[in-house]
Amino acid sequence: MKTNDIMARLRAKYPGENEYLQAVQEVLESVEEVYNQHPEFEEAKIVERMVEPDRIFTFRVTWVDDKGEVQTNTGYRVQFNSAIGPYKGGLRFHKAVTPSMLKFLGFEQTFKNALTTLPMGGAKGGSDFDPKGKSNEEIMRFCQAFMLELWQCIGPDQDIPAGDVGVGGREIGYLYGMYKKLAREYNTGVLTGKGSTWGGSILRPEATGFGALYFTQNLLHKAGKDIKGMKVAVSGFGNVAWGACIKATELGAKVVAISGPDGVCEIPEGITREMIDYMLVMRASNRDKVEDMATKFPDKAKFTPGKKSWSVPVDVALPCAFQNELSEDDAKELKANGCICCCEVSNMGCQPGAIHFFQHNGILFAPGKAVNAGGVATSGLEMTQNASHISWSGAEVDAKLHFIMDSIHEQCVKYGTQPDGTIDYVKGANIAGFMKVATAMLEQGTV
Ligand code: 2IT
Repeated sequence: MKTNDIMARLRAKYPGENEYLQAVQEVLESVEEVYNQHPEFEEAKIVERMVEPDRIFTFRVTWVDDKGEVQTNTGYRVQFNSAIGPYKGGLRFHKAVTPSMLKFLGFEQTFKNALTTLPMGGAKGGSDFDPKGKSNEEIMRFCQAFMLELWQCIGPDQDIPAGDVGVGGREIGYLYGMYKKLAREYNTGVLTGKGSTWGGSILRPEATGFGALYFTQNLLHKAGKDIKGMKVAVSGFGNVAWGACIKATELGAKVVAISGPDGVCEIPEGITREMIDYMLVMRASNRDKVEDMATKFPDKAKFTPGKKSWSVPVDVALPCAFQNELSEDDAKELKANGCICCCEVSNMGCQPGAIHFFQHNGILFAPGKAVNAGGVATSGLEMTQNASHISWSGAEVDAKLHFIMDSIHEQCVKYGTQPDGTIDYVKGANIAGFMKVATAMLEQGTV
């Protein structure tokens, strides 16, 4: 396998699908050497098959807004790979959603899910629906209209969606309500991220952020450092950023910056529990403005428009918002301000130039598919509880999540340790995930 040849073919076939091409290139570069030591992979054309989704559903979603006007959006479900389990991955509602974005996310999800140690294939879905400025009733009507089409594509042993950007507990509730009406069955396990009174896993809302901090703690520990007392910059104020702020603070770190599309809020004394709780109010308002934090807590938070969290001096950077949100220039600014570690919590949050800069300038870096896998892992635990009709306590789920994050870190160390003793977490995560999926595909024959 030659990465350059495969990439040239994909670029010609999918021109303009930049996020998808970026994600594929990163994985292929990481695995090329190991792959070429396995002629049986080459013979079965594993890579050529793995970069293509199994199938993509595209559908029209029509709904009526509060003014009585008819609105039309496009919905998608990309079922990427089912070698190691049923399709599993979130739904993203965001105005910029395209097939390229969902293909990149489904591709990443395949390897991430493999790292969790649980039997889940990879998928992603969503819509170009923009939740910004929408009322609760509009969100509900959109979710119901979206499910009118999606329900035919999913099932508890077939494909299990969850939340992602723009889709949280409220949206999962509305989606499930319509699914139940259409399917006429209480298939609890068809969605994850449900409410805790109807089959949702306690701790699923916190899980992505908690898992990311367990991973970051392991990574720093391995490098002989302690997160306690460190200053942390987080981007975004959604579900993932919220969980990360809770656990970082609990571990004795100080979150001194959060951000939004409008700018950054600096919090010199560190974010408080009251402020963390307020992030949920900000998310539910659909205003998409981090400035609201400074308006609510003027003594604690200072808002600067147009700036990112990466302009604030910190020890640890945690991108928690969107793909490609941290550029090479941001990486340089972080380094100049003394940053020693960046753990990507968003999917593909760092641009390739930023990752290259971190890796060549002694900054510890780990990729999203390892760092944020605690979210989908806890979804996997929710599926287990649903299938066996039981409910675990928060402490039980947390212990399992912690164990899974430790195991993901170990897999990265096993496959990513370089001859000079340093750990390449990008290679480690990609090779570990790839080997598992490739082996399963090989054993299942040419399908
Ligand atoms: O990117 C992700 O891993 C998620 N949005 C969570 C997916 C899931 O199925 O819980």
